[in-house]
Amino acid sequence: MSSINRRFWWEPLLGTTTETPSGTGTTSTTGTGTDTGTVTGTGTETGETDDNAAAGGPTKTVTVGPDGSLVYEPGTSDPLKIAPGTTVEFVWDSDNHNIAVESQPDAADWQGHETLENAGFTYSHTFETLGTYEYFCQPHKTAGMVASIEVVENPNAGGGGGGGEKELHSLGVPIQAHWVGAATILAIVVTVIFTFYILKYGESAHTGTGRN
Ligand SMILES: [Cu+2]
Repeated sequence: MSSINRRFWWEPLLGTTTETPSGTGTTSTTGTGTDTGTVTGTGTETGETDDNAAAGGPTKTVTVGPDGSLVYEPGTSDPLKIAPGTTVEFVWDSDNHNIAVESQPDAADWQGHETLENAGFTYSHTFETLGTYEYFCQPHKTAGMVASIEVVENPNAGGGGGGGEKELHSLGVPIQAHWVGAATILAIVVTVIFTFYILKYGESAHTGTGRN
């Protein structure tokens, strides 16, 4: 008896795969897979929340001399765009850098941080006045260690819509890859489980009977 039952388990799986009503099972399974993906997506929203959550006082981080590179990241390759009231925390990742202000809006009074500091040092400033702030590292200005910050009303939309997404991408590529992959795997697992259930409770008896 038990050996017959085993055939009910496995043979339908191999044999019925193509011919089947499995189609029906797959349809409902897809719905479940989507639900799972959504739930996982919530994890990503949590990540976004870190950036936006502080609606009262958002914070951005600029790495100073990341891995010894003579840049501010972000800020050197592309301007860092922020909303008024955003606090930027500058985090030194290598030694002998400072922040000297090259230019800023007339109404602003950013002092920068001209003392040379080493890895591990942090310095924060809250930017309130709209406009462009240019700054540089005195020892490394000639090496291109310059950057800018643009304070704009709506850094996400004003930047051309893509700005916000780019920031999310640069911050979250590994995370997104993870949850997309995880959602895919979950969907596959759920599909397999559903197929088993359908074959076991829905069809295996009939299929088995047919074979007997
Ligand atoms: Cu420097």
